[in-house]
Parts: sequence; structure tokens; C-alpha cells
Amino acid sequence: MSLLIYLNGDFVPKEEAKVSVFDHGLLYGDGVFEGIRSYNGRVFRLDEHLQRLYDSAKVIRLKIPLSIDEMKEKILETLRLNKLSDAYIRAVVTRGVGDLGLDPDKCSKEGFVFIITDKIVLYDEQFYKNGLNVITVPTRRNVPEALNPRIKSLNYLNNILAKIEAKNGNVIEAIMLNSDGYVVECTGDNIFIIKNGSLYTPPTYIGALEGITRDAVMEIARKIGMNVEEKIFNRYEVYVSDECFLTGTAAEVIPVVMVDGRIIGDGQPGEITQKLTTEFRKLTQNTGTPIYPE
Ligand code: PXG
Repeated sequence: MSLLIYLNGDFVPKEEAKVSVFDHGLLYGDGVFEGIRSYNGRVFRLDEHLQRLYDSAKVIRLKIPLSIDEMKEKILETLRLNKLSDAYIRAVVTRGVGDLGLDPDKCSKEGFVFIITDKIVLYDEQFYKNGLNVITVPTRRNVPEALNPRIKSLNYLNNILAKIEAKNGNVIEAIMLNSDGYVVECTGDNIFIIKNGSLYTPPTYIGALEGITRDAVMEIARKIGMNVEEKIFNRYEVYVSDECFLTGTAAEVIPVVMVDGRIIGDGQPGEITQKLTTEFRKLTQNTGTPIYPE
């Protein structure tokens, strides 16, 4: 059976799930999206993801033709139709079909929605066991005053340029700085460092996405008694940190053991990072919105 896609009101096989070449999501990256995950028959932090989606849409003045509750139901329905339990979910809202000009008012009054649910492609286990080697790349994170990175928009060129530079350096993820040279985040993950038992991550106002995994990890760290701070830091603090890790829906919690050729800690995934990973995995297995009636 072919994968079914929710396409603006209908469920269609993936071969038939097409969007117009006049869609402004395609022409201009004019739209918003979410990457969500389900574990063990439950969608992890679905309400938080939906709130971020609707907040992003509000900021770009994009009207979503479904209420939050309807969107939630459509996501769950798509998962059920595809009989998925452990899945990756992509919810996308574009500005819809318009003309060849920028004017969003020439598009339909409401956005165009599609939802893809598919089996999750897991990161290679060796990254979790051995940790990542990352580099800082020249492309700076978008300036919030121009395009706020808190908007999870379909325009990901900033991150893609950084990803290309990461791959040029033979690594899979890159640290991005803001225009002032402070560490912000990675191309598709938030960044954390640990120093003397305290956990630090850059504040969102300097240009980081308010990651759902980031929030969960900060909650867990506080629960186990750690001091947690959203704090501005530069590469120096990363190089001399005791531990470093990245968080994201796809990657979950992934240790970093080398940054720009500097070994972090003892070059092995740190103890606290491992503890946070274990606790995060427990949370993903034991919480979330049920896909199937329980
Ligand atoms: N920062 C950025 C710039 C992101 O795109 C995160 C942080 C982590 O946020 P969550 O809410 O997932 O904890 C993201 C995640 C990918 C991929 O293939 C990642 C994201 C979106 C699309 C693809 O790694 N966003």
C-alpha cells in the first residue's frame, strides 16, 4: 500500500501528492513547517509543535485553514491511515497558489496544508556512541531583525548554506554564529554545553530556534537538580566546555566530542550528556498524544 499524504483536505497516495508550480511555498519559501516525531504509538509534544507552527504562521500573517485541534486530528488520522507508531511527521503550510509576484494577497485567503508521515530514518548509532565532530562555518545565522530564526519558515537556505559548508569540511553538522560572533545553534539542532555541572544553551533572542527537544532537555536537567541557564557564549566557551551536545527532533540528544579540531572533555560522550539522553528517551517512550485509542 502506498503511503497516504494529507493534501489540503484529502488523503492521497504519495505518487499523487503534488503541489502547483505557482505555490508561493515553492516560489518564495513563503510558508511554515514542523518536524515532529512519534514514539511507541504516541506523538511527542504535539501541542508544543502545533503552537510553534501556529505562532510561526501568525508572525508571517499566514492563515491556516484548520484550527489547532483540527490540525492535530489530521496529523493523528494520517498516522493511523498509514498504520504508523514510530514515525517522522512533516506538517507544512504554504501561502498557496498565487501569481509570479511576491504579493501574498494574490494567493488564496488561506494557506495550503499538507502532512507527510513516514517511518523515521534514524541517525547512525555510531554518532551516539562515539560523538560528533563538528566545525564552525562561515555562514552566519539569519539576523532576527531581518528574518527571525524563531519563525520555522520554509526558507531554509541559511541553514542549507551552512550544511554545505559542514559537508565541505567532512562533518555532518555545523555550529552557526550570529552576526556578533556568538554561538547560536547548528543547521538543524540546538546546542548545549556543560561546564562545572551547569548546563548552558544560547537564548532564542540571539537567533536560535526555540527547539522542542531543547525545552524538554532543559526541563529534565532542572529535574535532576542541575543549574540550567540560557546564556550568550562564544566559541571559546565551547572549546573549553566539559561536555557538549546537540538536540533536535530527528537527532534527539547527540554528543559532540570535537569542535574545530579541539577535543571536548576527554573526547568521549560525557556522563551528564548520557544521563540526559537516557532521561530524554524515557520521556519520549512514556509521554505524548496517543495515536490509537487506548
Ligand atoms: N534549530 C533549527 C534551525 C532547526 O531547524 C532545531 C533547532 C531543533 O528543534 P526541535 O524542535 O526539532 O527540537 C531545528 C529542527 C533535519 C531537520 O533534517 C531539522 C529541523 C527541521 C527540518 C529538518 O535535521 N528542525
